[in-house]
This record gives sequence, structure tokens and C-alpha cells, in this order.
Amino acid sequence: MKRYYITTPIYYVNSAPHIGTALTTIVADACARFQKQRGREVYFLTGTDENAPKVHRVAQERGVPTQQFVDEMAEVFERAWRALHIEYDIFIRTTEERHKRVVSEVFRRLREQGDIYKGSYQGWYCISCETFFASSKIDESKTCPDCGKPLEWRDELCYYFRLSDYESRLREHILANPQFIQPEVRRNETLGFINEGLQDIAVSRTGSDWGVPVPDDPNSGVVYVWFDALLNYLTATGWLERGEAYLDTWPPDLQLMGKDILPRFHATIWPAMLMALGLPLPERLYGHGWWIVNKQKMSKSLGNVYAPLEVAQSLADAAGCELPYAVDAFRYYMLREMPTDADAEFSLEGFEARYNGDLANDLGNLLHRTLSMMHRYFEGRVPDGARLDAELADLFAQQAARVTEAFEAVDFPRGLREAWQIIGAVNRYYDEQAPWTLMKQGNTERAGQVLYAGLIAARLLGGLSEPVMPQVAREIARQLNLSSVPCWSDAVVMNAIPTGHILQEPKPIFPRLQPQRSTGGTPVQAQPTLERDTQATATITMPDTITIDEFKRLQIRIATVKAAEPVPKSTKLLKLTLDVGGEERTIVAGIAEDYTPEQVVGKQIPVLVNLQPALIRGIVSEGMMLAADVDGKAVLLHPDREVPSGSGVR
Ligand code: ME8
Repeated sequence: MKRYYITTPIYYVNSAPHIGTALTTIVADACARFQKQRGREVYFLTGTDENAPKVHRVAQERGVPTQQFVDEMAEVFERAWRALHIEYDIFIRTTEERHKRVVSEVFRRLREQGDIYKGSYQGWYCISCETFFASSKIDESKTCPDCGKPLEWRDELCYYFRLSDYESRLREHILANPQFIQPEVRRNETLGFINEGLQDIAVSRTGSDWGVPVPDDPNSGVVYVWFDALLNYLTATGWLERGEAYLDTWPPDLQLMGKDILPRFHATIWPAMLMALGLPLPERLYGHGWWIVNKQKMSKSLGNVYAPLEVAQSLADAAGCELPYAVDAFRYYMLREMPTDADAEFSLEGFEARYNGDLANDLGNLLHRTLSMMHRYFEGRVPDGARLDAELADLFAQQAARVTEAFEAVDFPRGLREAWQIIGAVNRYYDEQAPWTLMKQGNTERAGQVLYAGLIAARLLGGLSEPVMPQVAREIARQLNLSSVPCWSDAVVMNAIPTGHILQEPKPIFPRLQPQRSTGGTPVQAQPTLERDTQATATITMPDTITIDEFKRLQIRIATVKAAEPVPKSTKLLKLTLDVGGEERTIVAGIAEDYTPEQVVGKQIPVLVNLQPALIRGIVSEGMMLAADVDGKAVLLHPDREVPSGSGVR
């Protein structure tokens, strides 16, 4: 049986792992665990790209021999991935001899068959992206169209790969195989790139001897680092060493990467190289979007590059959560908010809100309250005849099928949303059935039935969330006293916990993060004025006067209220859905004693839109409405004629 082969890119080792490289690796790990859970044999590859000139340059700048530098950095990557619970099967390094042999052999073969030829090159080169750009792609500034850094003029004899020969075959393959490039937006980008016309690419470089020497032609420098790096996926299968046996792994089933390295490198050059070698192409290439921070690209100069382990550690410290569960919480956040088609904002506040909301309030609380009641009412034993109601069993099975479909499509945000519907359903069921009242009424049997739904839901969620939070899944299984985390097909077996089964004592996995103890020194803020009924409280101290520059930091906009509803169990709060110039936002406002939902829908109100998000009664509130305060009562403010939603207030 062929193994399910999953790859991440191999990472440049000139800097340490950050939340961007962690994203690709965590997505790949979750896909690998998901396939394993479903019973497939998986081969999961990651590694480091060490032959790049920029890696050599950084080593030189630090005064360290390059080999020593890459050895140390590869270790940094391996340690970071292990700490993030990444369970790869092979870690490849492009400085390994067996990889260099593959690069030389491929280069030789393609040169012999005429796919690689010698020519001369004049053009603009970006060292940071390791890419040449045609003059038509650059402007006066002579900066890189991708990363903006200055380009260098190069004039050299070099080898070319006949990429142009593969243009129509590539286009045909992409059109005939809709699953080949995902998501759809990347497929369209790639077709757009190919339709502009492909030119042959230079695949050797002079100027530095760090890398794989061009075979049999020592004066021609080294093999272009992308040509070298892409071949790692082949090296890792044992191609060249294992005869036909490498076909137990080849071709890759799923190659994951960020959007920047998909259209040109992985969806054009890479399949063209494989076509030239006569090898089957990967089944599926998936390119996720980017994390942005404060609406900007991450960069060292902006100081907004986050290290994944530090983020997890600071949550563990602030919440008093054990580190393995804080790491899993970080993995959950990465996957729940994962940029798929578009880019997505990474923020510590967003992480904290997901932690308190989805993990402490929802998942953790479901397990904890269910086990607590089982112990209080049934001495921690599953009572006789406990079975899941048929309606809930159907709902659980349907949600599990949706999660499976979404995870298969690498759509973790959707999959996790679907999984969390199970928690919502059990909470509603508890509220309706009120097992605590049933107990008071002496209806012990029915109370046992109701709580059994919570146990089955927790068991199912443990199974479904294992790819995302492997240590948490193990802890859920331990508290339920199961011998292991159920695999995918087993997790959906309802009524699988037998009568008389003994449960462990509950132990909180995700202690709530208190607002004054949040991560990174940026507390989750409470709403300062109209909000009096929140779980979060904070004191705002205002000096007597502020400068105009301080005032300018407040972004106040006119929003149109699209929908309003009371916040459950609160007499004071309304949840408002707003249109702020085409962007939808949710805020929680303390106006329920003064206005009904119907009275506010359709109204235009001023909203402070750059307030840090706050978690209020389990709802992430993304801004604060402004209203007049008359003896503690809120009075809405409106513009004196209708204005476009999103208009600024000055
Ligand atoms: O490109 N958000 O390596 P690399 C999301 N060595 N993903 C991000 C990101 C961000 N802010 N920043 C970077 C290379 N990434 C080559 C690969 S494979 C044969 C050779 C992602 O270390 C980026 O999109 O520069 C890419 O997938 C990955 O990090 C590796 O980046």
C-alpha cells in the first residue's frame, strides 16, 4: 500500500522559526495526524533549506563557518517543531550528501536529454527571494516586485532549464485536475502566471561556492537553490537509492506551503521538472494565506515577528495552564484562525479570546461540568442503561462527517467550527433538560441519560480534535478513563462508554485567563463606559487633558446596526452585528435596559473601532459603541442625516 505522503516546504535557516513557518508546519502536522487517525500509513516530511546564498551570507556576517551555522540552525528548527508537538517522519537537510547526489544526478540527466542547456544571462536578481526578474516586471526603483528589496544586476554564463517547453502541458494538467492546486484562488493565480508566458529559467549561479556544484563543469558555479531545494521531496523518498521501492511513497499526496511560493515555484517549476524526469506529479498542492500583524506584513524591522514557543509559554505563565496544553492551545488558534484564501490577522488578543472562549469556556467546561456532575450524582460511574438520545446521536454523526470533509479539504477553521457545534448542542441540551433539577426531582435515570450525552460528546471531541491538540486529546481520554484517544472511525461510535465504566476525577485543562494577567503585557480590555455586566473588569484612568495626537489614535466610525439580540443570561447586554463600511463586526453593548433589539436595528451609531477586542460572556467584542450617559442610562447618538457606513468621525 502506498503511504500518504505529506510535505512542508524546507525552511531557510537564516532565521529561527516564526508564526509563519509554524503555521505551515502545524497545518501539515494536523493533516498527517488526521490521515493517521483515519487509519492511513503516513510519511510526513519537513526539513531545512541550507544551500541558499542568503544563508551563507548570514553565517559570514556572524563570523561562523557556514556548515557549523547550518548545523546549529537545523537543530533549532528540530527542537522548535518537537516542542510544538510536530510529529514528522523525516527531517531532511539539503547539505546531506544523499540529497546532493540527487541534485547532481537530476541536473546531469536533464542536461543529457537537452532540458538543461548552457546560455548567457543578463538580468536583475533578488538575493532575498533567490529569483531573477525579467526587465518587464520591474520599474525605475530596481527593487524586487515580491519583497521590495534592492535588486542586483547579473551578467553571467549559466545553465538554463527549458521551462517554456512545458507551458502547454502544465496548463492542460491544471485544467484537467481541479484538485491539483488548492484553494481555488491559488489555482487561478497559477493559471494567470502561466498564461503570461513561461520563459526558460537560469538554474546555475556563480559568485559563491556554497551549494551543490554544477556537475562536471566546475567553472559554472553551483546549482540554483530553488532547483536544488525542490528536489528534497524526491530525495526523501529514497529515489536513486531504493530502486522502484521509492514508489511506496512517491508521488506526494499533499504538499503544503504559503501562497508566496506556490504559483511560480511549486505549481510551475516543480511539476515541469518532474515532467522532464518522467515522474508522476503530486496529487495536491495547497497554498495558505499569510499571517499579518496590525495589518502589516511581519518583518524584523517592524519588530512584529512572533516566536511560536514564546507565545505559548507566555499564555502558560499568564493562565497557569500546563505548557503542553498551552502549546496545543496555540496550535488550535493557528488552525482555527488559519488564513486559507485570504491573509489573516495574528494577534495575542485574538489568541487569548479563543483560549478563554473556545477552550476554557466551551471544551474545558463541557468536560469539567460533565465529570463533576457524574461524580456528584453517580459516584463517577456510568449509570445503568445510559444511552444517547437518537436525535443527538444523529447530530453528532452529522457534525463528525462535516469535520471529516473539512479537514480533508485542509479547511481547519470550518472543521473546528463544525466540531464546536457539538459543544453548543450539549450545552443547550443541558439547559433544556436540567439534569440538576431532574436529580432534585428524583429522576435519576433521566439525569444519567442526559449527562451521558456530555460524556459521549467529550469522547467524540477528543477524537476529532486529536490532529489539532494531541496532548489535550490524550488528557480528555485520561479523564474519561479510556485506554487511548479513539481513532476516527471509533470516535463516532455512539454509546461506546459502557455501563459501570469508572471515570477519573475532573481536572481543569484550560484555567481561565484573567484579564489583568494576559499574555505579552497587552491585557484583554474591558469595555470602559457603558459596560457594567462583564466578566472582565478593568479600571481606566484618564488624565485631565490629552493631546490632539492622543485623540487621533482613536478611530471612531459610523456603523449601521444590521442585527441585534440579547446576550443570554444578561439583562444589560445586547450583541450587535454592525456594518462598518463593508466590514462586518460584532460588539457587545450595555444598552439592553434602555433599548430593545428592534429599536436599534437599522440605526447608525458611532463606534470606536480600534479598541482591543474583549471577551464578554463568551462573545468576542470588536469595538465599543459611543452613547450619551444620562444618569447611568444610555441614549444613542445618530448622525443628523444618513451617512455611508464606515464614515470617519473627527
Ligand atoms: O520559502 N504567514 O523558505 P522560507 C504565513 N526555503 N506563512 C508564512 C509567513 C507568514 N507571515 N512568512 C513565511 C522558503 N511564511 C524556501 C522553501 S521548498 C522547496 C523551499 C511561510 O523559510 C512561507 O509562505 O522563506 C513559506 O511557506 C514558508 O513560510 C517557508 O519560508
